[in-house]
Amino acid sequence: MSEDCIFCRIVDGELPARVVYEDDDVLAFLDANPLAPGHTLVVPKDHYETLGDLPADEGEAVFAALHRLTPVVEAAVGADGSNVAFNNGEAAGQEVPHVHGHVIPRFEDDGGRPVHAVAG
Ligand code: IU
Repeated sequence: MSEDCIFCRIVDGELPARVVYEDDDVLAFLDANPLAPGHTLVVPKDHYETLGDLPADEGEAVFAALHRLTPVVEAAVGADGSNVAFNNGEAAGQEVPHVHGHVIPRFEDDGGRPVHAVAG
């Protein structure tokens, strides 16, 4: 837990979030500023800034959650696909320094642009 980390505070229940999945290692919740309906963030419960900081077993837990959740999120919003992405490091646009994967639902009629174009 990092006291000044927004995502640690969500994991701890100090800040509200619309949680869609939880297990021993991982929490998933809806993004507060979604790029598409159902935009979901998957975070390790422990605080690590980037993917490189994340121990392999916790990386496996994050990937397992992404693997499990992505088709569920797509089905929930009637998406035709999704972008699953990590902004890794400030230079790559990571704004919250607690590693997190994005599941961004995509639709046949949304223009088909790749995620970096969608995120602007
Ligand atoms: P990034 O990969 O660090 O750029 O993404 C951070 C995401 O966290 C971004 O999509 C925000 O909308 C989202 N977010 C949130 O869901 N709740 C918050 O309190 C904050 C950011 I701060």
